[in-house]
Amino acid sequence: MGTYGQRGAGGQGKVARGRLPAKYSALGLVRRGAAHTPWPRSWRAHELGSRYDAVIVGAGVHGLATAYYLAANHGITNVAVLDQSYLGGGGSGRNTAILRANYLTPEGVRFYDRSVTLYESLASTLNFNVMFSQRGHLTLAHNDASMRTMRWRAEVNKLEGVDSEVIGPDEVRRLAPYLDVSAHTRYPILGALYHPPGGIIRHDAVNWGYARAADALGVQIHQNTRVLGIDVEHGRVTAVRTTRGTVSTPVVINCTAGWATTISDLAGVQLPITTHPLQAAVTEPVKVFLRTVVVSGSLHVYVSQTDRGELVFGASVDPYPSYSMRGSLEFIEEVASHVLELMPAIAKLRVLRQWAGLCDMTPDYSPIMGVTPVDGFLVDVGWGTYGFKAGPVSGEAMAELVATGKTPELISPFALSRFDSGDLVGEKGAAAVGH
Ligand code: PYC
Repeated sequence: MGTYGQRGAGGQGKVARGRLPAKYSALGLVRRGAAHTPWPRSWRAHELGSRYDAVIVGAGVHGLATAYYLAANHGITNVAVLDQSYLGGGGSGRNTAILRANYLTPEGVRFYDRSVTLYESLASTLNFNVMFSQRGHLTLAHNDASMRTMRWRAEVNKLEGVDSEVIGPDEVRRLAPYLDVSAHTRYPILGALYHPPGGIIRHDAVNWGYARAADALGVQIHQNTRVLGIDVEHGRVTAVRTTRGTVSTPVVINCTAGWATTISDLAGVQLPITTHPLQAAVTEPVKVFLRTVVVSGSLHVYVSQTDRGELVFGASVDPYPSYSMRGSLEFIEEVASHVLELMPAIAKLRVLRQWAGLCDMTPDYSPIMGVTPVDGFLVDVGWGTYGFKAGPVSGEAMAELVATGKTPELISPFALSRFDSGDLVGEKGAAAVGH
């Protein structure tokens, strides 16, 4: 282990290398069905230990992936993942499940591309069906300035080996026949950035898959365990105080979204983040007619159709900082009218549900990852509207940082220190919609 602690040093969390998770397979299903043997629980509940080699705050995809890769890639299993609520109940269960790597900066493209690569094999890595459907991703351009940005993104993507190209309205019509590509709309479609590897995934399955695999390797997941304080002595993290007791640890990793600043404040680390709600909605299911993910920056909307047939919509973040996770009438009115400008044919579809998650926005729309001025207090935060896409690569990189004490090259551009040095990584141009 690197500079952040000593592997297995004392403590209750000295877990043997876990049990193998019950392997999910068709044969297993038949056998258990015939023998009336239920599947074991996917992860276990534990008493809170007194000492861990690392404490991860936030049991969303970032926290769970970090825990999994710590155990799987580095053999560090004396790890606790704490969540104030239930596993995957924050941004990881509230996003619109879109994956892509078609970013604007070389740093961003390389980073999110690694995540797409990890997502491509995640089902077999975790033995859990995460239903990644690489159905292609279209970002529509409705004016010359957007066309220029799409060309720019396509060129950076190609240079980084990521499959993206600019296409014209005829090709857009072929890929998404229900889009109104006529010239008579308020914002006619001039073209699009087409990114074939992009798509959607079953986000809950990703959370559950990582949780189950991390649990099997000996990681402890503690739900309903709120962090109340982080003790720092002589510039080093020493302990975490929670609603269920105090645990000593040399490493705390802040993997929260929405609460990134409140958790970091507990360690005395200030972050340049403001928190905004991001709303989404889902319709009743209908026969599949939309095979790609469609994004319109000018209309501030993105839409995809799930394998069950529901349409999932999202828009820009709410324009004011807030911790509210409730849907609003303004949002649903606006998103519905904008979706209908794109796809008038779905006017009769009924909305079933709407909700909100919290997005921690940074000044340059890139995350904040790595070390902080407090030794042992690490951050994986500031994801804005990009967090779910980055779960696997963030977990892999943060685990490597903990294990080796060295910041992996892939995340070094996202250091907190860039806000002092001025080396910002401007990724706003790759936001799905203008925020
Ligand atoms: O960046 O693709 C995106 C996105 C979709 C929803 C929120 N962010």
